[in-house]
Order: sequence, then structure tokens, then C-alpha cells
Amino acid sequence: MQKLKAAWRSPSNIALIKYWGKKGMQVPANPSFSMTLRNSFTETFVTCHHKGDRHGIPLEFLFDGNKEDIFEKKIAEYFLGITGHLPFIDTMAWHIQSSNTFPHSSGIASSASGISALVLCLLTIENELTGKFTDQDEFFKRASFLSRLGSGSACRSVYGGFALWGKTALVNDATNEMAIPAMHLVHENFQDVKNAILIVSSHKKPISSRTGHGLMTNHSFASRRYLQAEKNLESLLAGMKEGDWDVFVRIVETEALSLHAMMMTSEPSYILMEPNTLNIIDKIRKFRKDSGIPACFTLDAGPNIHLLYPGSSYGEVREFITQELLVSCERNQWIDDGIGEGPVSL
Ligand code: 2P0
Repeated sequence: MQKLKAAWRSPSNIALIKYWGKKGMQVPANPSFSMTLRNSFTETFVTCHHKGDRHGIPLEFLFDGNKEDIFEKKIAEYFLGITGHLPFIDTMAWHIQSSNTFPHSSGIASSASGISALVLCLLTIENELTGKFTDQDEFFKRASFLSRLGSGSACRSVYGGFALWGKTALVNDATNEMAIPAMHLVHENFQDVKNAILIVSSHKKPISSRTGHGLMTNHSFASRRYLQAEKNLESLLAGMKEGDWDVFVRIVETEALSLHAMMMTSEPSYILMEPNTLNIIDKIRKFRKDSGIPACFTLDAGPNIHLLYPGSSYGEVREFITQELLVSCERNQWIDDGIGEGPVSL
């Protein structure tokens, strides 16, 4: 029986303008803008063969070599949801192996890298099956579209540098359907942004992102928040086009705190930041004032800090991290990351 194989490495991304709230089938309530990472990625190896007369979609999923039932169920549901787009899924039996470079349970979300790596494998297999090798642009557009259906933020991981997802009058070809690459929209001052991920806690968060997005539906501040995100995107893009780090710092920090403000004012309310999240934020602001280095923080849906800064200040910031920030990190854990070039076929 013929076996087909595909393998991809795909990175995680950190949103600078946050996607928080959606309408219908993974349609974002506001546009988001992200930076694709270099060192935090998932590697996925997929093999499949014709399932014969077996029912359903036979599927086995291993994470770090171990069977993972919860992920397996999620992938099975996702596969069912996209068979309309990729009908061959339903004719095959699947074996999927995945691993992440970022430490297991470091509190770093893996859906963006995990889903995008899986989708890229599926599309490679589709190409093998049909013998039609779509051009690169089409391939990645489709990858972004299908990733979005699995996890919104995953659609942005398909592109290196910066990516923009969601319709906005600010950029002509921006769409809710998929992300578009956005490196060309920014000044060369932002070609080498570094991201130190400071692990404040690796515990499982009490409220999933899916639930959090859902709580935006009846949120008192939702419509204002969506307007704010659009306005912040406008300011950020204008600042980044000019190479202005001061604008970058101001908008990126506002976005991070607005995201968490939405969580704290949801009904029911919840808090994902921890005391050490605030300790680190204070120290970063003080460091910026004292050193003049435009280092700033952003947050994902969790307590960990993403410290963003220009690559030209790597030495000073590294010293700041080891001298002042690691005491506030769980088991001194941090990840030395930065802007990356996007997925790679293995
Ligand atoms: C983002 N986050 O823009 C925002 C900001 C986290 C904080 O989107 O329900 O896993 O799978 O579409 O993408 C995390 O939620 O949510 C997220 P689904 P996702 O990155």
C-alpha cells in the first residue's frame, strides 16, 4: 500500500495588535498584526495511506513520541471540519507525530505553530496526490486559510517577519479569510526585533482562549475595544513604516494591557497575570527609562512576558534579563527568541 509523507517546521507568533473576539466561523472581530518567531516552533511529521473500507477517519497522534488522546480528538474534529476543502482526508488513515522546541508545559501556546505545521503537511500531501504543484503564493494562502479554521492565530504563522490578519481599510488586500505577509509594510529598523519570553508560570490557564474569545460576545466594552484595535493598528503601522520605536513601544504595551483588561472585565471576570507579571512589567519600564533602550513588553493569553527590543541592544538587554528578571521567572526559565523567517519544509 502506497504511503505518503510530509514534514514541516512551523513557528509560533506573538500578536502586537491582538485578536480577541470573533464572529461566526473564525472571523476576527478586529484585524490583528503579529511577529513570527524564530526559535519557538513545532515540527510535524505526517504519514498516511488509503484507509480501505475502514469507517471514519482513522488517526493516531503522538506528541514527543507519546500518544496524546486529547490532541488526537481535537485533530480528528478539525479533520472532519475541513474535509469539504480537502476531500482526500476522508479517504486516508493518518499517523501524525509532533514535537515543540519550546519546553513542554512552559506556558507557551502551541496552537499557532502546531496547527500551521499540520496544515502545511496536509497541503504537501494534497500536492503529491493530485500531482498539481500549486505556485508558492497559492500554497501559503491556502495554508493560512485552512490554519485559520483550526485556530485563528495559526493563520499568521504561515508567513515570516510580520503578518496581518483581518479586514481593514488601512491595507488593500487584508482579509478576514487568511493572513497576508506584512514585512514590506515596515521600516528596516524592525528587521531584527528580539523577543525574550520570560516564563512567569507554566501552569495550565484556568480559561482557554476559545472561552475567552466567547466572553467577548456580550462584553460591555467589546465594540469600543474593536475600534481601539483598529486605531492602534493604524498608529502602529504608521510608526513602524517610519522606523519609530517610540510608537512601537507605546502601542504594543497598550494592546497587551487592553487584552488583559478585557479578560478582567469579562463576565465572569478572570485574571491571567500573576504578581511576577507585574513585577517584570515595572522593571522593564524602569529599564527603558534609565537606559533609553526601547524595550517593551507584550502578553499572550497567559502570565508570561514577551520582552521585545531591537537586536542592536542584545548585550545590554541580556544582562538586564539575567541580573534583574530571572528572579521573577519560574525556575529561571526564559526563551531567547526573535523575529523569524516562517515555516520550513523538512
Ligand atoms: C492573538 N490570542 O491575537 C490573541 C491574543 C492570544 C492573545 O488568538 O479560538 O488559539 O483557536 O481562534 O488563536 C489565542 O487564541 O484562538 C489568541 P482560536 P487562538 O494571538
